[in-house]
Amino acid sequence: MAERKPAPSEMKMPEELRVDRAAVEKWLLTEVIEKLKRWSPPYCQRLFQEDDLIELCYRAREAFWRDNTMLTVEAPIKVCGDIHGQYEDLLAIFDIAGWPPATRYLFLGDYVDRGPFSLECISMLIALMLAYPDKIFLLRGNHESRPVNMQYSVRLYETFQTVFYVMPLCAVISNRIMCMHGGISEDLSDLKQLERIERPCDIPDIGVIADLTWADPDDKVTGYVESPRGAARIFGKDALEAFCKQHQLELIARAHQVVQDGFLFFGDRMLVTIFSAPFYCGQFDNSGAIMDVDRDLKISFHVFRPELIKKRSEFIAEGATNTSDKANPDGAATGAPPPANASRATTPL
Ligand SMILES: [Mn+2]
Repeated sequence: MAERKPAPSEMKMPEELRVDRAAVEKWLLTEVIEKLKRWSPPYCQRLFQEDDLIELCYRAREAFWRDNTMLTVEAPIKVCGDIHGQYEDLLAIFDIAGWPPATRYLFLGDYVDRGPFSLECISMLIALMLAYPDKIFLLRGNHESRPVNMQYSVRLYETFQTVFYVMPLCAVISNRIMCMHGGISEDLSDLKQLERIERPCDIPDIGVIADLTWADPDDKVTGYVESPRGAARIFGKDALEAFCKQHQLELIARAHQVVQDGFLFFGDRMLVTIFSAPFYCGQFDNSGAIMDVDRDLKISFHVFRPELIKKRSEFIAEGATNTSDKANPDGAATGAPPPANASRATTPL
């Protein structure tokens, strides 16, 4: 399932570079990922040296740049929406639904801003992607172009921008499910157009890149109209139908909007919004959700209630026999009976 193309330089890698690669993997696992797993809020300013994070950024930039603007990934995979600096919730997602490399993930962007621990979120996700390049994939959200946070230094802030500028903008799972942060674009008539997007790039206000990172569905509009957000467009059910038909897609999976139950279907289930930051900003009482796509492209949702996610070990599920439990080698999902407020939806494609 090697979906990432080897870089030309990797194809005939000399022995000394292989050794170096092993050293890099060891550094990622022991010095970055392990530290981040043991994280707690009082350590948030003292976890890393600035040089460690800059090294991480340089390696991430190279990896993103090597990838296509549109990733091609295969099921099974779990799809996550906005995280927005809610690092404790990100840890909970991995504890509950399984850590890479045993569980594979596609994240739809907006790792930073709003929540308190943006730097931890983006650093953990980048480190996991570098350590397990075929197991975790990261798309760019509209927030991957704005201030991360200024707690370390301007130098570090600028370095993260160079990473964001080369991130992939969308992914297609098993040729059938197209994923992006924002939404579809009327300017995208042929998916091959994406190959011609030159990176590094900022996110403009209009056009394909803006729509992929900023657009929203709206059942009150027909076709595409200007978005009240001031960037990109909003699109109606008819536009969605036409887009899916044109590109032979069965589902659009996107993030970008808070939805009360963590996921919400639109347009006869041709589109789903996934939002993975429960109790968003401490101001909403929304659940978070992630979407599980199994080998047969059947989809189901892990839903995390805000009052439960703090306990980390609790998982809302229908019982011990669901496939998500089997896919979880950490055993965090114990199959305990679901609480009364559990919600779970399964929809065949
Ligand atoms: Mn967003």
